Amino acid sequence: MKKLLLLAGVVLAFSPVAAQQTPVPSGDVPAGFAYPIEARDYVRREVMIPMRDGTKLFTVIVIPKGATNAPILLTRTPYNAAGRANRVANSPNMASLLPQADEPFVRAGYIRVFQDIRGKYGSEGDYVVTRPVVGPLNPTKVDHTTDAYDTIDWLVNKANLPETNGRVGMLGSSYEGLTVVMALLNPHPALKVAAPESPMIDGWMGDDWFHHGAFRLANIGWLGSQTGFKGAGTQPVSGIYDDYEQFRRVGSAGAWAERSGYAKLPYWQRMVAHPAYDGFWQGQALDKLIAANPSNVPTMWEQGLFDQEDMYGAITTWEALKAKGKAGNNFLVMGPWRHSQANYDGSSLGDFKWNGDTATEWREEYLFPFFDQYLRDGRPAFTPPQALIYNTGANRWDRLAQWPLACEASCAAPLKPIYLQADGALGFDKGASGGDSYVSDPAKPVPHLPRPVNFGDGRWGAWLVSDQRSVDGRTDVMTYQTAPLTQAVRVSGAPFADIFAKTTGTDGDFVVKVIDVYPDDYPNDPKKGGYQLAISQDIFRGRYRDSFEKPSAIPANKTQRYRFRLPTVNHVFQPGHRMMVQVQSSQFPLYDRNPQKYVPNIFLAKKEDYQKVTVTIERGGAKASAVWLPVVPVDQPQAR
Ligand code: PG9
Repeated sequence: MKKLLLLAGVVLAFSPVAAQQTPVPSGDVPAGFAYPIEARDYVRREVMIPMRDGTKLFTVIVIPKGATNAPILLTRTPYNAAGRANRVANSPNMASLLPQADEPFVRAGYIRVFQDIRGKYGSEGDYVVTRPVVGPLNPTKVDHTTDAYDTIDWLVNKANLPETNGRVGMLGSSYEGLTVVMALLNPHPALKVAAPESPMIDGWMGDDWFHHGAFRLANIGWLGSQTGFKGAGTQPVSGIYDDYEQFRRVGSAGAWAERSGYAKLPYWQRMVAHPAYDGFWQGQALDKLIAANPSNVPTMWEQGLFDQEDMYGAITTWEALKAKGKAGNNFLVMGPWRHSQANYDGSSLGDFKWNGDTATEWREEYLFPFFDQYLRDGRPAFTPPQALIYNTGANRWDRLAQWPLACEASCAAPLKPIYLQADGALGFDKGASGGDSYVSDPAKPVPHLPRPVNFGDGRWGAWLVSDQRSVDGRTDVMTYQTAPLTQAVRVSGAPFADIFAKTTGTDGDFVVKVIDVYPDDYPNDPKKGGYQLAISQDIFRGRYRDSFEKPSAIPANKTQRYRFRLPTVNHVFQPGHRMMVQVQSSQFPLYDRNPQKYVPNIFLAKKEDYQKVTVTIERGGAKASAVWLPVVPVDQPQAR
């Protein structure tokens, strides 16, 4: 038996099956493996470009295969250059590799360049949030102006990039838009054209961090992921799904920051040290810097009409340039878009469908020809209208040779006040004197969206077009509306809120919304029957009513005036619709809560500082609360 088993073993060992059992190699991951790249229609290079201080910035250059004499499209980003140039990872096709918005440029054979700004991802150096320009706020010798200059200088040198024709266009959205604007402060001669898209211009007045002094909790997560890590970061996890509840429970933004570790982040510390519009914010306000230093680079300023992050800066910078006589080379575009939607599909936003894919239409028919005429030889001249603005009520683009036609000063027409009246009415005459009171309770702030509110729940992008009926009817939301209109009313420009109010507290916020109320019955889209679409809304922190720089307590029970600019509109209120204004004292957790008792620094308010107050909105007579509207003729002339 033993012999038999031995024989079977020998036979098995030499059978063909056993012979195929070759030994397993030490590992299945060969060193330096990469997929073949011959099939690619582009060449991708990664280079470290030296700046004047010796710091090297990581730069991805994507060149159409065989390109000669090609223009360059440049974006400088804090969001990972390698990833920005890898939409469909390792695609053999340049069009799929690059962002969707690059398509017309890829078709025309452009070289595409993405660069990590200093200190982020692959770049050397220190990262400073929205690094101020060299000067009192930046004692170094480098900023985004010098870095853009040095980068362009390197790129147009044929020894570095033989495929180029030496001409560069810059574009980018939001933070990437800020880097475009900074490049314009001292543009390299090879920078021929630019498009700042929803650029971050003034972080205190109306872009990412505050609006008229009210701090935006909505953006707080960004700061941790962006400055807590050199590369891709994570946001703090609270363990509470409803952000309304988690921010309400903890108290002030400062208390939240203590708990989440932010107290160690230098930028957070700077923010807490500068709650008012002091030199720190004023010195970084790019609309002011650009106006003091206008460039001759043809520039298209783009901003979304429903931009939930950077709603303020592109338009104010364009206005500042226009006031400087620079409208000839600066053009304004405002689409019906959320933040950065200009770079994606623009067919709809929330429940609203536009007239086709407005974003692709803008990129193909305006942005690309505008760039191409300056970047390639022999391209047709293309002059955009002074302002290309979507009309959100007529659902079409307006091409305007002059804009705005109605404004506070130096326009064809002044603003026209629409007054808050008794019994929730709204009209173009003042109405009788009186007041409407409500209790504003920081323990029950007005939510900016129906709860639960989670900033990651997918509603952030379209929240500005959400139905305001979700708060209408609350006892702390004052609503005023017209009868259904018998004639269309057109508004085009920047409205101003002008609220006369008193409070039993010593501080307080005022949120004002201009709303288009759809008819009760709306057969074309039945679920819009009665919809309350805010075409413009913003907040104002009462302590800044006399000075943004030097806040002061509100005298209790004494009427004060709160006058502030609202985001730009271009809208037709159609016959059968109503015009509505809502006023409230919180919008949470988008904005932090005002304790309603004056404290030196709201970031550091204590739980016991938060108090219930009674607010009275005054009407009629000498205290006629109103919204001043840019009312213009319904058929405003088109540029072409
Ligand atoms: N809105 C973002 C941001 C820009 C600048 C500072 C902070 C945040 C962005 O989308 O880049």
